[in-house]
Amino acid sequence: MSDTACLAATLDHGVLKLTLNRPETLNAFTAEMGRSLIAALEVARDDDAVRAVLLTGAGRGFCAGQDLTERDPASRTGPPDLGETLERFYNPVVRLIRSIEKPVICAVNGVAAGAGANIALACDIVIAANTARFIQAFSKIGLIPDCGGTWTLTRMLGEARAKALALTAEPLEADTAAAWGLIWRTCPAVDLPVEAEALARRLAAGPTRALGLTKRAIQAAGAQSLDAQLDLERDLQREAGRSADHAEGVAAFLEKRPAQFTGR
Ligand code: T3D
Repeated sequence: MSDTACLAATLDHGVLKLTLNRPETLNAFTAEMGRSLIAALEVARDDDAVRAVLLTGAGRGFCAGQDLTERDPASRTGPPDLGETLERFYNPVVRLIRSIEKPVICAVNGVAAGAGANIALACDIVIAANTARFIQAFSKIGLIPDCGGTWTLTRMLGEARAKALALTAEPLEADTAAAWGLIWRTCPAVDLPVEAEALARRLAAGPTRALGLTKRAIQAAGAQSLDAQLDLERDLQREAGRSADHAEGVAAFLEKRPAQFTGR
């Protein structure tokens, strides 16, 4: 299941767990890691056996963003085309996270900087260790926030906080991120693996079609009128209503037993 040296992948109870695995660099992103993550997310999108994704990091950090040793000015002749690396690696990762119609959970186990922060924030549910920090580190190296950061931060926090975080590159403690509504919640670092896994398994055992359609509807909401959203809800509810999991959910309620969803 797409297991590589820099990205560990396991499938268990319908949860595809992806662990960024370069702990000696706080899981800084290399081109190889980007390729591996894209391949794993494509599996998550296409394989019916995957009903939820759990993204996390190995060691004390979640992800320190782009591996800067790959950008060493001493090892190149001219300026790099960073637009090209965004197009090849970072943008596909964010597009996949947002378009996979299954829950994507991020367990932020430690510092999340640069692209690492914004990939985490692109996920559907973010649960973080209370020791974690989110850092828009880009301005410290003369770059702008990417991986959708300018979009995500502005939508979720408003311009005042988005600009302050991006322009100053000051760390945002995970508890403050939760209080501001940037992530779902925090928990003690020691509890994070168990809590995140339990959440991912619960969602993987859920009505996958309905969860995927819910994700699509919520993501569409910010870009359209209430009228258009009501039309979208009508269309998506029509689709959800035809699913085997809807029939199972109603039958289980009437029979006073737990529902056994199959994701169909
Ligand atoms: O280039 C493009 O394609 C455009 C896209 C860019 C996207 C981006 O992500 S740009 C932002 C890149 N990331 C950064 O600028 C963050 C750099 N790292 C840091 O500022 C700090 O490491 C942290 C604040 C994240 C954590 O600080 P701390 O004190 O907890 O740990 P540390 O000691 O700085 O790091 C531990 C090790 O990881 C250290 O190695 P060493 O000295 O033990 O051998 C450090 O060099 C290494 N490391 C941390 N971040 C990176 C890294 N190595 C390579 N690249 C990194 N980004």
